[in-house]
Amino acid sequence: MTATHAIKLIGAPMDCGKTRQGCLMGPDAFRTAGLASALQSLGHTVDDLGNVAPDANAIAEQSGLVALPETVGWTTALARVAETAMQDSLPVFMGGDHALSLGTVLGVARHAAAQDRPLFVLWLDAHTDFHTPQSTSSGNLHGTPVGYLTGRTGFHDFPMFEHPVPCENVTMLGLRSVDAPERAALQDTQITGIDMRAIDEHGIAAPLAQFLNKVRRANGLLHVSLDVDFLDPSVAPAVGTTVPGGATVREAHLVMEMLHDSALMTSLDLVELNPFLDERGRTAQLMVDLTASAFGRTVFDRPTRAFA
Ligand code: EXY
Ligand code: MN
Ligand code: MN
Ligand code: MN
Repeated sequence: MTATHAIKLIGAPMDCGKTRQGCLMGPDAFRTAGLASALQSLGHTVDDLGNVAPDANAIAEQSGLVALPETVGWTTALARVAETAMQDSLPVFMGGDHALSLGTVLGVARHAAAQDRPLFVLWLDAHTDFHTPQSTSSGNLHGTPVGYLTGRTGFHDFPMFEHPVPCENVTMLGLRSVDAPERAALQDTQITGIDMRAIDEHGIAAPLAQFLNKVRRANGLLHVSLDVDFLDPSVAPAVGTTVPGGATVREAHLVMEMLHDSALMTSLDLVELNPFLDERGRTAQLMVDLTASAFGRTVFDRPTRAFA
């Protein structure tokens, strides 16, 4: 019998982490694609809390950044919601762009510290999202959440990340687009970055199993952040930052199936879905299918689906 969870679906229609719009429709696309019923069919209790709204009137001075005050307002609101949801559920944040992880991981880290347990982060992404407000050249804050959650300096207008995630507790899978400043900064850290070349040569299972064993040995909490652009654009076109040469459908399902079997995941972000760029909802549907794999759906009970 597989363990069942009390899952809270939390909509975060955040679209200010970059200039290209469309992620605000993400939460409803996940709902339309049947995320709640897919998880309920696996025996989990699912509570959709609706959408979070950003805190208003955030004060922010730093220049050159896209929509900084709004992003700070989202961060404080999502941190509050995430910390509360962690107390009695497994929260699944339906984005919204990857800047939402500034707030979700801040809240999850506060909860982990209160529990006196270490926090680990699995970043499934073509990008390292390791910029700071100073190092980014685009000014798009969706390229900075890992910089923030690992305690890099320069996030002056954001709340202090009181309990940064140690870099050795962060593993990234799917990398294939890393800016020079990120690469330089990463060299000095213990972050494990598994790029698509490594996955092509050695597979995705071994490095993931190694990371999961580390989480288990440490009795850690595990936050998983799944960016649509982790997947190859041919199977997941509905994202504004596509990078060819991404994970296949089966590689992505294997990651989620291994997460389920490990029973270690304690919170999940689903980010960067832009339904405006989708083809008859197939990216939204794939993200729902992948989430179902992380909650116990196996290859034997996967519905056949033709996008007529
Ligand atoms: N590294 C580039 C930048 O900072 O603008 C691209 C970032 C894309 C971030 C998306 C969420 O993964
Ligand atoms: Mn299960
Ligand atoms: Mn990302
Ligand atoms: Mn990305």
